[in-house]
Amino acid sequence: MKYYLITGGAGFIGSNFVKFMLKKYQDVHVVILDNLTYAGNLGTLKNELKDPRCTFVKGDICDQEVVKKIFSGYPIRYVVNFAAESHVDRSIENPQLFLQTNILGTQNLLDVAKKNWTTGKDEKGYPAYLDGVKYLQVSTDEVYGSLGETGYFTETTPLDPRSPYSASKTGADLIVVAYSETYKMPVNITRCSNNYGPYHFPEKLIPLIIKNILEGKKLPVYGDGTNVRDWLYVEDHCKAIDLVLHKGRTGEVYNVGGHNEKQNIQIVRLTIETVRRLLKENPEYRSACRGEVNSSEKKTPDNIDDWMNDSLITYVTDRLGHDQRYAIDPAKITKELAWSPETKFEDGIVKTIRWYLENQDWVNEVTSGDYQKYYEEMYGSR
Ligand code: NAD
Ligand code: TDX
Repeated sequence: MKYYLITGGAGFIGSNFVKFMLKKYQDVHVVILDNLTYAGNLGTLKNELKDPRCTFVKGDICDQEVVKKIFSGYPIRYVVNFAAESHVDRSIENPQLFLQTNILGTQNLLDVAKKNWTTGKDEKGYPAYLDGVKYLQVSTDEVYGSLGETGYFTETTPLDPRSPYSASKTGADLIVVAYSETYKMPVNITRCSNNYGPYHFPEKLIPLIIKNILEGKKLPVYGDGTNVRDWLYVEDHCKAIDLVLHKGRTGEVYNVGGHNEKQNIQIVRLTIETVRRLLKENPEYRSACRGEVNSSEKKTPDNIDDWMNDSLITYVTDRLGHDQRYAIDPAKITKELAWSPETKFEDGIVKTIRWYLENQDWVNEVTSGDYQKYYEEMYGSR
């Protein structure tokens, strides 16, 4: 059995990674550490938690005792750190929490892992490590800042974060580099572009838009909608992390993403069109559509051509410091590890929308807490 500590495993990408690993490998045991913030949901892992190869620990990555206890309870050989505050808009409202979780949490994980993996010292005084151990930091393309109309982020693009979120992720990356240089700790950093797919929390663009379309609500597009993101289907990201973890050169950074650039407004239009088509073609999805009833018109699946269209789009006040364009050059991971995105955006978006249409219980569950309050605060005055 190989033991993995997967932090943030109840969130969007972390849960997809847990599912991927348990399915792909028989000889793995995953210990999930997650403190179940608004973004973490145990319902997402209900099948995995029945698997004896999966253990869930509710706890904070900043809590040294919790992390130490995991290392003394299990022979952890790999740490994959997904745990983070991940939403740019929330980071603009409350930067401190982002620095706390994303930077100090990362340092705490590194520290406990280093102590548990050290076997002695080499002749130069550097720590010597158990064979085969690795710490992987799941980072983001946002650490490189914002691009103009042309060009791509490569691993050597200077770090130039512009939001509290991206600054905190950059801080985390730098502390990982420090542990690699100072203590020769075996690490990798992956920097991925925007993910989409199942279990994405509906505060992020694609799942928020799907939810609002089904409810007949306005679709808030920040600024003029021309900002560009490079979208990657979440399973492709999981495959990249698996490759880097097992085959990546120690100490290296790998960019993950590639050539799926879309303007936000294109995404919104395509999503409206696809939801409408799927609802018309599949009567079994009709119950997912709870179009708002207002005084003048009733929005139901029977009359979706009348209301489920671009008239739902509303341009709202732009995000502060909104990065204009992200785009990844994945040449390094493609050349060294033979990774490339397998799911075309046109297929991935249909798969994703189908998943949301079929999993309304999940959406209702994760938005049953403070979601309405968040939505009012974030969008009420825009
Ligand atoms: P998410 O917000 O959906 O999930 C984060 C998870 O971390 C949640 O389960 C939450 O409960 C947990 N968590 C938060 N603070 C914690 C703490 N202090 N201790 C333990 N657990 C804690 O995020 P995501 O979209 O799945 O992103 C996962 C990682 O990937 C993040 O590090 C993010 O920066 C990075 N990333 C995300 C994207 C993307 O498009 N979503 C792209 C590139 C990189
Ligand atoms: O309501 C909205 N309207 C809108 O126009 C929301 C929520 C977003 N947007 C825009 C802002 C961005 O240009 O859509 C784009 C995507 O926004 P998000 O889904 O919030 O993602 P982004 O800010 O690009 O960050 C995401 O990708 C990189 C993740 O949330 C990060 O965790 C990851 O590092």
